[in-house]
Amino acid sequence: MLRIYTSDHSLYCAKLRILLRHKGLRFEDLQPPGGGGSPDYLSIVPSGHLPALVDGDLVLTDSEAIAEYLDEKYPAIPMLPDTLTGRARSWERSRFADTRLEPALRLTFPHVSPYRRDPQVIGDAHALILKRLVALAKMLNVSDLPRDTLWMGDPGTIVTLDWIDLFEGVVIPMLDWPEAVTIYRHEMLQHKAVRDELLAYQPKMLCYMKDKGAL
Ligand SMILES: N[C@@H](CCC(=O)N[C@@H](CS)C(=O)NCC(=O)O)C(=O)O
Repeated sequence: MLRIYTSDHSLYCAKLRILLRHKGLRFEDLQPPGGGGSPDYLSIVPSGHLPALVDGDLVLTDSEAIAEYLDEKYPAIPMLPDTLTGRARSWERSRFADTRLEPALRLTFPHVSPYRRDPQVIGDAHALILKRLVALAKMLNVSDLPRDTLWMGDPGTIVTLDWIDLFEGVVIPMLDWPEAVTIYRHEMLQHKAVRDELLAYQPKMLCYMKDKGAL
């Protein structure tokens, strides 16, 4: 059976679980023994990164590399379109979530606790998150990827949007969500794997917020 190493509140780990659930793959979800940087974990996953996949002799990190590996190894439920431009659109969505949307959200992480919050950083992050949401809306409007199929570019985008939603009005000021993004989120919820993972993951998100004193 596939083994994955994850941490409870990690966005990229939830992203990976959506893909595994959608593909109907059985997996064992483990916490890194002794914690993320522990010698025990490093002896299994030398980079210490999360999430990690262990498939026989293969130890792989980076949610996107894992997604591409699993999609090629288990093609029964493909998560990349069969056209070049379709695949390009899915890659574009993945990379956007990974290199632009999530890093804008990540700026706020050291400031989630109200006792450690720098209004300047929060203001800048809020502006950048809004800019990314507007860009995402434009990309969604020109993309012809059908929404009744879950593509590889979707899981990371969905989970990041869920965190932004949770932070709104709590860590960052309210956002003017572009309609295209709201519709996209709604349509993604028609996928069982998305619903099931968010149902399991959202309590962990709330736990993180409570631990930080943000809720
Ligand atoms: N782009 C990476 C980001 C994953 C990430 O940020 N992982 C964090 C945990 S949520 C991590 O590995 N932190 C420990 C480290 O960087 O050494 C991915 O898609 O896997």
